[in-house]
Amino acid sequence: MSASAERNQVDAVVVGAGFAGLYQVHRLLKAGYRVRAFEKGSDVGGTWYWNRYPGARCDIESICYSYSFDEALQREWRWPQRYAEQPDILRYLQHVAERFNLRPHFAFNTAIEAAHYDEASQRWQVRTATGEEISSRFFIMATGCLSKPLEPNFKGLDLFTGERYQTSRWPHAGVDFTGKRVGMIGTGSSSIQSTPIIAQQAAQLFVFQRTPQFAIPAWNRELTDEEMRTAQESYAELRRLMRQSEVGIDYESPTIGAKEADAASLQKQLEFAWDRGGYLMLAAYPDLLTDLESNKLVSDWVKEKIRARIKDPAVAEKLIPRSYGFGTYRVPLETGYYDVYNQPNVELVDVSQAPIEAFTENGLKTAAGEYALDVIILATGFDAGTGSLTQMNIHGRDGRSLTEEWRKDIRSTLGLQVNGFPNLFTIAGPLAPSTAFCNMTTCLQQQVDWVTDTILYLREHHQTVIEPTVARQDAWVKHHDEIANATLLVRTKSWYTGANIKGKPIRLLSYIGGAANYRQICEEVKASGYPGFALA
Ligand code: NA7
Repeated sequence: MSASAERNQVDAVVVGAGFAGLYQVHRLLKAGYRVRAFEKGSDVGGTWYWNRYPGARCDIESICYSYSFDEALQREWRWPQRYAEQPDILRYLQHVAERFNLRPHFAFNTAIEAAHYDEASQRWQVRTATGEEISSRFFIMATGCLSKPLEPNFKGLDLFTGERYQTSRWPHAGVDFTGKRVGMIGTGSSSIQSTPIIAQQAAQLFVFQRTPQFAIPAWNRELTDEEMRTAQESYAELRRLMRQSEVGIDYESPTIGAKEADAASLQKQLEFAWDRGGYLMLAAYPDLLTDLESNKLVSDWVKEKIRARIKDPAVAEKLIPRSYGFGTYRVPLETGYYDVYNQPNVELVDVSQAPIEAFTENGLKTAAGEYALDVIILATGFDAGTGSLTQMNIHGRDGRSLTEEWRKDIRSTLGLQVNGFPNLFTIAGPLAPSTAFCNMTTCLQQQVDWVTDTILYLREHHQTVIEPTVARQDAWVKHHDEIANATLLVRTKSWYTGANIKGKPIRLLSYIGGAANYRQICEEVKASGYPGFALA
């Protein structure tokens, strides 16, 4: 066999060079497998490679947002801030790639164009956009759950003669907004993080808001040497607690629900949670996401916090969410977000009743008026959970198309495998714990470990193929739905359920039965020899 033919006959193809892809390649190489990995971007980083907009920052505390698989790595790395900003996380992932010599195994600037499962050889035939054909036993997707940007189909998009940017595809050289009239479309996390910084530079900033958000303060700050040293020394215990937790970070919640608390203790507990900042506010009460009355108490309390930040009461009322409860739509962490609406150069444009109708040569037009702009920023979100996979043209047994199947109904087994697609693994795939319901670094590592251990199990048992049965998949979907439907999350229209994409089947995309519980289920499957999975 020629060297290039040998290079294209591998044990595993891994797609993506973010947190999951890097660790997946590392684990497979250590186990002696031949691996080829592909990444669309020009370097490692995944989410943190693409999302370079001003103010991009992780909403999980940096001490908890890192790999735990290597003791020396976690003891040596120093995070500068409580919540790491994008350049720091990117630097961390670059460091990991160098430290474990992972880059040589990746082809960068290389998208996967198509892949199909060949039943005769029991191998995946993978084609890249650069024209390579690779034959692989296993096909592992580490493509992220918020990777495919949603670019709304605005009329006249290309008529606009000014600058146009998308937060999730931000230019590496940055953008100078000085003296410019800027239009920001969207008020999700990306907009909420970048708006305060852009507002400092721009001559005028118009924020086009369709749905207001319950953003809560991050209380970001520098980490002291002492704090960092303490974390480094106690990582073993911290990681243990994280793994045992509901969402992959350690926290404590009261045992009673919000509606059972008297007014004074409710006030005290919410102030306490508010001051802790960040996601811990979601842990203020255990029934926050399951009980309407409790959710309303907390939502009303947060609304008052928002009102108190805005000088103009009419603007404040526009910023108050009314159509859903606190926590049922991704809660963004903010630093100076609400304050921008007190600045004379910032205007909030409510497009809920008067939607954006079209882009024009000089800006954009809503049903209520026209806005002259030099720059338009699309902070319009993603095709979450499935988008990165359905764009890839994946065909399994009998030519079954993943895109077609998920267009009808989004089903998976543990979020990690799909019936009809043997040896395909989807890390953080739909119906696994993923973004917004789990600290990604905790959950991704666990899923990569499960995938790797599964591949090792096959080797030890002289098997080459694994595929979940229809019955096992149906059981997982049923279990997932029962838990999801008992929460208030499914009542809110958001990307959590795919409601931001026209025609996408509605189902909560992330498993919310708890990260620890999910880990245990995965461990049991492995320990009991993969019941409900066909091994061949
Ligand atoms: P999000 O949270 O999905 O936010 C997208 C925003 O864009 C949201 O406010 C949308 O309003 C808005 N949007 C989308 N299409 C339109 C149109 N046509 N007109 C007006 N407004 C529109 O994405 P982000 O990038 O901010 O954050 C995604 C996650 O990345 C984040 O939560 C973190 O986990 C990391 P809508 O709410 O649909 O009315």
